[in-house]
Amino acid sequence: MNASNFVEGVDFTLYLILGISVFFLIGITFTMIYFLIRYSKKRNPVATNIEGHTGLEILWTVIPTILVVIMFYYGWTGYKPMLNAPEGAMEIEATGQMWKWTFKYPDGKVSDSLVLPVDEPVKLNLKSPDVLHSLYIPAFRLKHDVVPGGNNSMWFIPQKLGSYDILCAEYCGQLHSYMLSTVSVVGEDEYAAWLKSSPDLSNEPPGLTLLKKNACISCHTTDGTRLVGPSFKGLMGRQENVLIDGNEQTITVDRDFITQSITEPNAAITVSYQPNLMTPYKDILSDEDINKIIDYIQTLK
Ligand code: HEC
Ligand SMILES: [Cu+2]
Repeated sequence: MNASNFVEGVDFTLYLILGISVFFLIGITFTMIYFLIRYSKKRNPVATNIEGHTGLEILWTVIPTILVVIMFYYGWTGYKPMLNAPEGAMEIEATGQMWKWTFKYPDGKVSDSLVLPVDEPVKLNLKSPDVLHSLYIPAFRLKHDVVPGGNNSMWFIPQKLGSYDILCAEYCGQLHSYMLSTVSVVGEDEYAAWLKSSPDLSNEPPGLTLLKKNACISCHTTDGTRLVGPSFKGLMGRQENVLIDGNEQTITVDRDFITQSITEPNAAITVSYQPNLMTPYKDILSDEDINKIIDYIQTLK
């Protein structure tokens, strides 16, 4: 049994094209070597001027045309079913952002990795709040661009129990390689149990949960380590040099400054860090969420 319903069509087309290519690679190379030897100046001192040969010309036009049409036919019939998800497929929102995948299930469950019931069609609606990403599941032979502002989707039926890699196949910045996740294909019962289970967040500050959920900690740490962005440790009250409209100023970090840094990160750029990397979270986080995040940052002394 194949990992997904598309493995067969994609693999067949791949091996067909590979087979035809290898056949011609070997055929042409050997003919070329034979001609080099057979018609070298030593063996064939007087060159012959060969006029056209209609029969041959037709042959080498018709055969490649047929081969190309065959390759197109299998390529198209393998690709076309990927375009239309069946009615009733479970729809999951898959968000790629710098640098993390997030999957949102119909019942509202949110997860960093996919868990799917075997033999059920699934449709992934692909979203990006920042730059171009590409959701790639090699074992399922599927790859699709995740375009900011676009509404691409992809669908498949996972057919074999197991765990498979999910990658980002579009270089999307410094920590592109962090966009590694998995899809676990499980039985119906295990899936139902997983859906019901929720991670125990009772002891986790809500602000930390929000930092994880929104991929803030792909770029910021809570322990003082510098990543792509400044660490949140000791941020509140810190004296900082920032660039506002290109002018360097020293400010003291307070709630308003952090709020602005989250909603409009480019309004004040922390010196020694890159502008335009952080997405403005103005329309993504509510004021309440931002307050929870700041409450949590405040505890990181
Ligand atoms: C793609 C990487 C990235 C992500 C994701 C990201 N940030 Fe940032 N952030 C940066 C960079 C780079 C800076 C420094 C440049 C600047 O000031 O805009 C920054 C600056 C900040 C600052 C100002 C820090 C200071 O020292 O003044 C705060 C606060 C902040 N981010 C909060 C957040 C929160 C909260 C999230 C998630 C909701 C988040 N960031 C997500 C990259 C990121
Ligand atoms: Cu990416």
